[in-house]
Amino acid sequence: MSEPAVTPSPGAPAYPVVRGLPGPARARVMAVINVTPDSFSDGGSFEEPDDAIRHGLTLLAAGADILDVGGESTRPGAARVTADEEWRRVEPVVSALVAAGAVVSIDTMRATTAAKAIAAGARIVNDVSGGLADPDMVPLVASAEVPYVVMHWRGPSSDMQARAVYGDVVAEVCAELQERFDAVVEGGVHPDRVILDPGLGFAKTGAHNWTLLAHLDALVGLGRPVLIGASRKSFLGSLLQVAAAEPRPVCERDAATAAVTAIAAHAGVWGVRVHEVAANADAVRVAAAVRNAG
Ligand code: PMM
Repeated sequence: MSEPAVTPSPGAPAYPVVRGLPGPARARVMAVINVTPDSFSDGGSFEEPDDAIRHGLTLLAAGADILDVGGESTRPGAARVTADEEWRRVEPVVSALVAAGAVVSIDTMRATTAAKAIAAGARIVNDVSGGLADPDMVPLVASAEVPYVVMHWRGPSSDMQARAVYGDVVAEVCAELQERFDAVVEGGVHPDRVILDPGLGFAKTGAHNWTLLAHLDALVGLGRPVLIGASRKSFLGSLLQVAAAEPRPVCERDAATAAVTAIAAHAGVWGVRVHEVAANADAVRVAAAVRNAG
């Protein structure tokens, strides 16, 4: 997609840039491709490689800046898959989307999967565990010299909601993210390649997610690029109940997702991770026009 001029006025706050990635003056749209039978919102839809590839090409044509390919569900309660199975799922999809010219991110907690995806042309590692699940991940990312999404994580999806206990969720998530940032930099990852993500829904209740979104200034204030993944998550479904205690179905949460995108992009986040692209690509441009006019 050609980039229209969203020229920042003098003194407008800049959008953060990540070493090794393009730096438009707006938030980036990272589009999700879950090649899984059981992911939270799109599990089963793109389990076949050809379906996932076709979907990726559609997302790219709709204006996605990055395609985030994952082969292991992280929904609450999800069990791990083997490394072989994870790679079997994502390999054809990563390879085809790289060949199509996409900037591909690999959504994995495993260093071996990340290494294979990088060898196949992936340019970003998105690790929901922030390096905590696999001790080999940080050294791998450091030596591969690729951008690294470090998400706030308190433990495996199997029982993560038991860890959704905070006194001050904003202060604790910021402190724990800062701790992970320091650890990955200590481990050799260049600081300008690190992207921080509060991990909405990961060891967080809906109320925690809303509080974090109300305090994006604190997350952005960590001074690092921030990624927000609110897309289609349960807290949006609960907000938009179709009847008492009946959450809005997953496939009807994209307008709410775009609203979060506009708020997050206006707050100066580096990017948003979303399932639907067109409305979110518009939302980041609207937010940038307002922000850059400031
Ligand atoms: N959420 C999911 C998976 N991967 N990665 C990052 N960086 N941030 C997230 O919030 C995130 C993620 C789970 O959502 P999905 O099952 O709808 O992909």
